[in-house]
Amino acid sequence: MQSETSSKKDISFEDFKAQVLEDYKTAVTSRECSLLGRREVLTGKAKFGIFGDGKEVPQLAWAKVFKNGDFRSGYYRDQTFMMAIGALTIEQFFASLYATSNIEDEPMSAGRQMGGHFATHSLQEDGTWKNLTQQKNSSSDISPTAGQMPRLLGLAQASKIYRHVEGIDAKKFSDKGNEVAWGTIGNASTSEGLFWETINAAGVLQVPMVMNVWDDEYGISVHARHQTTKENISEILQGFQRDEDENNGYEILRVNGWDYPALIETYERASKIARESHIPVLIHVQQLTQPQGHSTSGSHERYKSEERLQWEREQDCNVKMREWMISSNIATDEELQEMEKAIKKQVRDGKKAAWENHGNPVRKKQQEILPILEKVAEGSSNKAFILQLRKDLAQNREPLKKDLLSTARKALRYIIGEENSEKATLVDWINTFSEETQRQYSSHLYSESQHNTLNIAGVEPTYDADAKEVDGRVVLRENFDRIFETRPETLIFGEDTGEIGDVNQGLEGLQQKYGELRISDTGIREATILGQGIGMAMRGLRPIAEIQYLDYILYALQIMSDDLATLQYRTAGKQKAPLIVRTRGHRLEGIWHSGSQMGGLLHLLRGIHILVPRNMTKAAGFYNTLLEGDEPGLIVESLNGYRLKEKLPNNLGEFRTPIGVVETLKEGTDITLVSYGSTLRIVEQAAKELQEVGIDAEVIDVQSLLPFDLNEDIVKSVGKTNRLLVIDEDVPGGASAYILQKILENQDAWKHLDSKPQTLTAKEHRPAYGTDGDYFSKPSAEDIFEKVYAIMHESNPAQYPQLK
Ligand SMILES: Cc1ncc(C[n+]2csc(CCOP(=O)(O)OP(=O)(O)O)c2C)c(N)n1
Ligand SMILES: [Mg+2]
Repeated sequence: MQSETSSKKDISFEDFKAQVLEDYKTAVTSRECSLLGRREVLTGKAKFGIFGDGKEVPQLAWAKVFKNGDFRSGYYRDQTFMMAIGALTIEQFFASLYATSNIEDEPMSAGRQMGGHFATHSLQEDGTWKNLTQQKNSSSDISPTAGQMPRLLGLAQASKIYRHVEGIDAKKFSDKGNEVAWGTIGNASTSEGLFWETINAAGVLQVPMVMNVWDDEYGISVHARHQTTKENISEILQGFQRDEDENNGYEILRVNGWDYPALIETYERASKIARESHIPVLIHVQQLTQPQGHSTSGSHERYKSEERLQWEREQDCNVKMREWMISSNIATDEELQEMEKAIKKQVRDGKKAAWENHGNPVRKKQQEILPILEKVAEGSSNKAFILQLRKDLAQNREPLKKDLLSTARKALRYIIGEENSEKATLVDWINTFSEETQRQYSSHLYSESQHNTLNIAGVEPTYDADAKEVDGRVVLRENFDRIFETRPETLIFGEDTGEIGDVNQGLEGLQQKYGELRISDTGIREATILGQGIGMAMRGLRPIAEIQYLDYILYALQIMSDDLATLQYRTAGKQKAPLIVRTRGHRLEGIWHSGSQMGGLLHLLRGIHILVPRNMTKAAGFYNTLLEGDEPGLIVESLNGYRLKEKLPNNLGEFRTPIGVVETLKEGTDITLVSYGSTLRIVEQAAKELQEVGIDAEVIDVQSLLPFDLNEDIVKSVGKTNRLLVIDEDVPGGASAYILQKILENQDAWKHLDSKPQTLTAKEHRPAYGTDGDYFSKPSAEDIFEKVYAIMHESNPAQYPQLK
């Protein structure tokens, strides 16, 4: 543990005083927001509140050293910091509490996230990057504790890449890698595995990450003695401390959260070490408090002793800062009282303005629908009922959008079957209002910019007349080679990805060619591999995060689901992370080497493209497509395809497999067989065998599960064959059920069916090891043959007599 050294700046006492007063103003403003915020929840105007009270003072010190280009990845206690860097006003604070749903008034998430989830805007209106070096940046928060950690690693690593990799156009993203990524976490959340994984990885990578632990001894009601060995996170992290002769490791600093001058020195020191030397720093900020308890959901009097509560009142960082200001002759008690009074009023006014602003658009709409309801009532036999609805709505002085729409929809029911001249007006109002409002809650699950991946047209691979037949992995490698050669902002990392060029040698020799920063080995830590990718993609790089096997993506799934998949949505299109996740899966052997948990992924990863190429040329084409776009995608390469021969295209790096487009591999008239990935090879085999008994199956490769068959080609096939079987190696009701739902419900294929639509999947259990394990766990060519034959038998027993 190093103690803080003095780094006094040469400024006059007057300047110093003015700065301190400004800081104190921010601290008090933030506190008043917390106090009033809680009241707004308790009186029912807002649903839930979690605030930054008790954590104000360290955030003032942090904000002072937070420079343009820096990034924050933090949690719900950081409102004071956001205010101090000028990224959160009083009005915005309350707008977010009220869930105001437009991005201009509620820039954190357009009302989609609970209050206390902060963000700045990295993207322009059209979805392209702003210049991130000219603003202070906060990556958008998520609620799962420690979920901010993996991304923080990537945000810090980006600086290292920008500092050392040549040729990248860094104008909008970095000034020679001089940016620090700052994390915050509560003491209790350091119990999460993600915290430890990130801490270790940042130490290994030596990246400019400063980790703040806000320590208030509690995690909701649970005391540090249940959370942390020795109840002290910086003490148990001592092994990470760098020493004199060995630069690897961390600088670990400890400071009390109420000690303003010590905090300022500590943060200056941390910033310098991380920024200049790219050494990670951990600041353990101790003795913080929770003046109002954890959140509006409970009261801390239930679990804190009177002694502790008294201590918290005395140690309150704002109270201590105030005492210090008076004792240091920075201000008198009277001056501060006056300031505090003025701030109270300012916060009250801001709150009022935010509430007015929140309600005004709805009241405007209310004035629109009321006269329509009146006219509808005039011509209706249910006049009295409609007028009653109208009256209830008219009397509501603070209506929600829900109240307006629900009233209008109920009124419409009263005029079913009536010749009502105003019906069209009412229907029109309902439709327009629903559409506009729905967008406020449902836009931007994917990118809506012109670079969204769906706008990227496919390009066929082309071949020399004497094109070589090579192992599939060579097609991938040659394509990656072209990618890294032409796009300096790309990089790939994962377990065994670097030196040996991945376990299947799809990157063979590329580390030697492009260096260890771009083609790199990582520790075995899937969640933070993902986090590296998310953070770097948020800073303009084009990372490819490799998860060695599909089975192990479960370790990274939480972060993919909670962070990556929600990013565009939760910022209403103001941040993006166009990360490509590379993995390989299906059809090897054994419980943890043959998984195909595609249904699970499809359920949890809406917001990410999920691509399942059947061979390596298709896979390579997907990398090329995703790199042209600005969205995240997951590519699952077929494990048993690396050694199968494919022709080597001559337009490497340029051919593109289109997203959301299926491919018909074999035309047929009797039944449509839909599948994807490795299973297709078996389906094709079965289709050949079926042909021998006179059954002509059409075989379709889905290729892209998310998005799914955008041209609705499968229903066209079913229209021709009138029969449908979906085959995959997921569990029953997994991805096959998703595919069936798309075809039956979205594409209306039920209209064309002459037989029951069916699925053929693997067993409920995980696939057993060995050839027999595979045969008895997953669909075989015989299973497919017999299933199809049974369908044909049922439809025409004379032509297809009973098989067994
Ligand atoms: C993964 C996860 N588990 C549980 C929760 C519920 N939860 C929210 S905050 C919190 C306590 C966090 O305590 P700490 O990290 O010390 O932060 P503090 O609120 O004390 O600042 C818990 C358990 C959550 N948000 N995410
Ligand atoms: Mg805590």
